[in-house]
Amino acid sequence: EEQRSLLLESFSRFPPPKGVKLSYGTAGFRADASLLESTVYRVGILAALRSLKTQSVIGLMITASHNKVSDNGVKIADPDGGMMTQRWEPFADALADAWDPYEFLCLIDDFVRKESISFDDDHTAEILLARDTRPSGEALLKAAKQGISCIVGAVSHDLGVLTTPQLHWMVRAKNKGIEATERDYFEQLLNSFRCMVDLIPGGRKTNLNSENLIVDGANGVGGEKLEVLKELCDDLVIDIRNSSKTGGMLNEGVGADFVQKEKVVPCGFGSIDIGMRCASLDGDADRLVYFLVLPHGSKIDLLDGDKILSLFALFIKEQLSVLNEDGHGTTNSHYHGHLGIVQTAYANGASTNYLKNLGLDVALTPTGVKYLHEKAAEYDIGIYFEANGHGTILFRENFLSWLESRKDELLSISKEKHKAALRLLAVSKLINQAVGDALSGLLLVEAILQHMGWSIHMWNKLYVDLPSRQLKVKVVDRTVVVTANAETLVVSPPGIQDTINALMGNYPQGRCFIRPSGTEDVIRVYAEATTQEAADSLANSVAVLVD
Ligand code: NG1
Ligand code: ZN
Repeated sequence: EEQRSLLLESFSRFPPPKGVKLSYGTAGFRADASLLESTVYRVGILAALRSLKTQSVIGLMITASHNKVSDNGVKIADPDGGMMTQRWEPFADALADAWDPYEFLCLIDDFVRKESISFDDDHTAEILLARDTRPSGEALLKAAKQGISCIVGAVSHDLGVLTTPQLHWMVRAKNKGIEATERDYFEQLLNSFRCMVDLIPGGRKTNLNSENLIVDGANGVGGEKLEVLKELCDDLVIDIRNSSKTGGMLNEGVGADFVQKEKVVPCGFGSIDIGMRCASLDGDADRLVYFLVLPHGSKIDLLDGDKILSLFALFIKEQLSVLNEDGHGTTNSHYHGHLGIVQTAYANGASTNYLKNLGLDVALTPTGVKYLHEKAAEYDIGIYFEANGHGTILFRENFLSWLESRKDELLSISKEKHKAALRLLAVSKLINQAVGDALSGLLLVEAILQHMGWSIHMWNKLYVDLPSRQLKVKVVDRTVVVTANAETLVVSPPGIQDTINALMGNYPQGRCFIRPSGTEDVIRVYAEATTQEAADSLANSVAVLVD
């Protein structure tokens, strides 16, 4: 009864916006910030129910990532730090769209019954809240708190401004019973980074790379947090630009999404940076790309998610080979450590070739981090990345405990095996196990480049990207395009795939696919071939098929 009146009373204070239907897409709810208060309030309720159901700590993040500053969004982190289970998405949609107060109550009642969620004194709910630097974030966070507080027994902790991956990390850590403050996050990252640097073959090389590292913080939370990280670690020499404190506009001409899509330098970069090691974070710091400024100062060579993935894969493979080498005195307690790579169809074909030539298993999934993450979790070590720079490395718990238990014994067998085990353990602590994390990704790239003794130029030469073109075609109803095989085949409308196949046949190494976007009302077209002209022409000739 108390529950019902609390819900009814607060419901009237958060009327849903007229004429807009929001849905919990691949990245939660996203819209113009002025439309979101009601939705965020309802997601507060959703988070509290999720916490009651799982009897664990749940996260609620307010961000619209790389989208413009006037947008915002909200998403939920599950107990393991990953995205909210897809099973609950239809309820999230229904909750966000409910108009009538009694319909709203019924919806909640039915769902609570269906999911056997209990409200009693033994069941409490705990939700960690955070937001990015968007000005609308504070008010929206308040709305989320209101939603949470109308579920009896639910408490919320406002953690203020955090990167998306920091919040996911904290949720995961808290549920494992580990201390989970921001300080703990930074300490874990820096300790494992130092550990990797200490294990560099032949000792640490100072000033190995004559170039400096320059990071574009997208005028958002990432730059701000990187400043903190830098303060805590003398070994990190970083020039941070477009940090949220310098007054530039979030994601405007800056950030990983801009750099990756436009292939030009972000604001604040230019000819003085030619030859330097540059990196760019997105608005909530879960994406990372590197780039090299080309002569003349505005065009860049992009080192995207695929190239970061390739660097990680090469390093991990090297450590696994050392561990598995058949040397003298090896016991039979072998654990091969199955390494798997996960990409989407947007991965540059040259990267997929490179990885396959290394002898690695490469799996493709549909676009959307939740699919990549799920697939990567099937391996002892699974590395996944979207070309846009979102990705991480997942380690299976069994594999980690095997490494932990064997590392001392390995020392008596071979120093090199021992070191390889320590490196893998350090990577598992450095890289965020919950979601892609630009800050931890950046530290891992830096540690591996030092390990290899490589400049960004050498890393860039692992393979040469095939020229590619991405187009979007505005359509009335994007759901008419239905795909299969990780979005590489169109099954409907019938006939289109045959035409695409025929067009691809006209270009050497031509590859092209279309799919409905999950976040915009468009059909996306991707094409690659051996020349830019060919990639453009293939993309254009396929785009007219759906226009
Ligand atoms: P859609 O709109 O479904 O293509 C885009 C990105 C995804 C992912 C999501 C979520 C491309 C081609 N697609 O999805 O990789 O980041 O947004 O933000 O970049
Ligand atoms: Zn993001």
